[in-house]
Amino acid sequence: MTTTHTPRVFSGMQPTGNLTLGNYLGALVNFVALQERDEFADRLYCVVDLHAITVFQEPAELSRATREVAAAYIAAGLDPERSIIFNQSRVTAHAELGWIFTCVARMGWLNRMTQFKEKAGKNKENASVGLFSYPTLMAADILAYRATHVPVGEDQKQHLELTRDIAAKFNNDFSVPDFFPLPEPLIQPETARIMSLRNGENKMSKSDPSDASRINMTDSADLIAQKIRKAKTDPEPLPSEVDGLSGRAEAMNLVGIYAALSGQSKADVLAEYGGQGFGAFKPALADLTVAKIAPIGEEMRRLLEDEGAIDAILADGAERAATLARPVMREVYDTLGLTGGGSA
Ligand code: AQP
Repeated sequence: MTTTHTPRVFSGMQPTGNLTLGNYLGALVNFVALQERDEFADRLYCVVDLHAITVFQEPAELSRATREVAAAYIAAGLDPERSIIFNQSRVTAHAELGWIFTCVARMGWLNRMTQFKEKAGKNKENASVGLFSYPTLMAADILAYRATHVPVGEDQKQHLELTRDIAAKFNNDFSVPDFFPLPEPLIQPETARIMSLRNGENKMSKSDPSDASRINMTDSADLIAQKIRKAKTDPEPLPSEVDGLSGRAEAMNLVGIYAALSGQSKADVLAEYGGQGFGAFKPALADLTVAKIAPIGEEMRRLLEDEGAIDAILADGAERAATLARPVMREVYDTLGLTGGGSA
């Protein structure tokens, strides 16, 4: 079926700690690039604070981290006029539609979600119900705006497939074909999965207990350089061809980071550094990372000095977001027969 929905972008990041180079290269760079694409009527970039509380967050730290993600969005190049920047809990449609989708999604679908298994670990019985049903809230985030395109890293692909399943089931159950679009992921293959600096098999993550495993967007130039110097590698020199990186997860990751930050392909990077050891490559990577990331961190710190200004951006974004969600929610309540339902 051809969709009639207005092309609209939605994505989000959790305020669960310091944003990392993985969040930046995997998602944020793409958010900024999409700002230049006129085919999209709206771009909504959310700080998903309701997702963050699926694991315990110290309240003052949650507020701080929420403003920090907003600051990162702006410092990386999102313009609050052209993009709608807000935090999730300010727009009630997310929680309202999230509940409705909890009743549409099937237990079997959620049982297959690998991120829950990874995050809950061995302690599944003690995980929050919210952590388990997280993808239904994510579906609500996207579909409350009938967003059609979602820029994300690889780890969110499965959740987005579930969003499509929820949309299709809702459309089918209530005989409202094309009520919700089936949103498309926008994944940049080269940067879809930036790996930990301590173990090339693990994703770089905000919540990794080891700070040395990641570059935080607010790390100082010295700390960035130090973390890259200490990044795990192997004793071999870099290969001259991309094929030579297979089976060398850490080398692959560092070459991938260099390529992404310099706007080159991995082949270009290896044409320059192939045959050289990490003793030569790491200082070049450190200089490049410092040059690209440290100024964003500095700008974040500057923005964060004026909390009132960040809060005003979030409030304005929330108002614009709510205006888009309100008519969708009205139709949702009417479709379900929830007479007069909804907060708006
Ligand atoms: N290592 C990564 N490489 C590429 N993309 C990544 N993303 C996260 N890590 C990487 C993408 O960043 C966006 C925001 O992620 P999130 O805040 O929703 O949480 P997450 O995916 O669970 O990322 P983290 O850093 O690992 O957070 P915690 O530690 O809190 O779980 C998403 O588009 C994600 O794909």
